[in-house]
Amino acid sequence: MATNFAIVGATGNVGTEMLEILSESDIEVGDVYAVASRNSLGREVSFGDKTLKCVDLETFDFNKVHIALMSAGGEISKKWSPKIAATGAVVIDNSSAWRMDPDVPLVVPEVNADAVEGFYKKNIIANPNCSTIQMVVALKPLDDRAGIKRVVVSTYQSVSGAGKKAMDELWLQTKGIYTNSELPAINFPKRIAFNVIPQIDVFMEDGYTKEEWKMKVETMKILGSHVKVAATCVRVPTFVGHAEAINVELKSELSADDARALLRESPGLMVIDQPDGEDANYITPIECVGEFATFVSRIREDSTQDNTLDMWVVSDNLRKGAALNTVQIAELLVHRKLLKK
Ligand code: 2RA
Repeated sequence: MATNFAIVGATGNVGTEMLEILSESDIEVGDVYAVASRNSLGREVSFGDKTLKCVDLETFDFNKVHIALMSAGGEISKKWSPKIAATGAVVIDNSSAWRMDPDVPLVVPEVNADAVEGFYKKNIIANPNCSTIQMVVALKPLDDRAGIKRVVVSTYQSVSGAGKKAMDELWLQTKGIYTNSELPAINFPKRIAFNVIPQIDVFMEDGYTKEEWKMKVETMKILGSHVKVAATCVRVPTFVGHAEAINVELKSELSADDARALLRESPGLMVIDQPDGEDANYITPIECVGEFATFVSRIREDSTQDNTLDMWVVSDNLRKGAALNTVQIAELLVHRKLLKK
């Protein structure tokens, strides 16, 4: 039986990627509806070789779909996900609204696919934060093999994570600097052009930002509470692709060579790591744009502490960090025949 989809937030950075990735899925996709706010009514989006006209979130009948892929922000999700779920459709939500709800699974298919089975409690499944997803894909095999004690991570996050307007801000600010018409910071707390900003999202009481807190608590929900995470999240002036420098302390020894071989065999990962010599090779964010994989480079042993590795992990934040992971969850529901409707 074909599966019908609603893409809620269809005109956004992530919504358009969801449509593109869904159009290439191997599951049998039936009707697809591009759902958006009233402001986007009449706008058209592409789905494979078709063009879809946006329909209104306020009036759309969700009885028509089996799955709603949502990327419309936390407030809209809090209001609409329960209503959509009440029609029997399963909501797979990309916002932070439901991630820490104990009755909502937080799923990265390569890491904790079985968690998806708990979706029936609310008919909602949460997609983790982009910076968490790529990190746990790389950490899972290490945890299974050698047990993780602690992770120290610094992120280098592109502006697309903050939406389309944030991408425009980087572009216009960069141009403005050359034409003496500097644009003030609007979507970021400080100027982003030719700068880096050690703040993503709001500050919490303990001095960490909410983005850093998300990496900590979401990782524990996905991998288990034995994985302690200390994060510093930084916005950098790149458009797409998040990078992370990860220091991971393990319970038992794992050489850099063994880690490289292990990660090479692990789902969702590509190891690009020729650490020395003339052919030294590693990945950068610009090279991962449009790719499905999470890339790992610069795997090395930390000589300052036993059983500790350093690595560089890069992924397309709009794809594996958002739209692709959401579509993969939908595929999991279909392949496991979990849809009741
Ligand atoms: C960001 N983590 O990069 C956000 C997007 N989910 O701002």
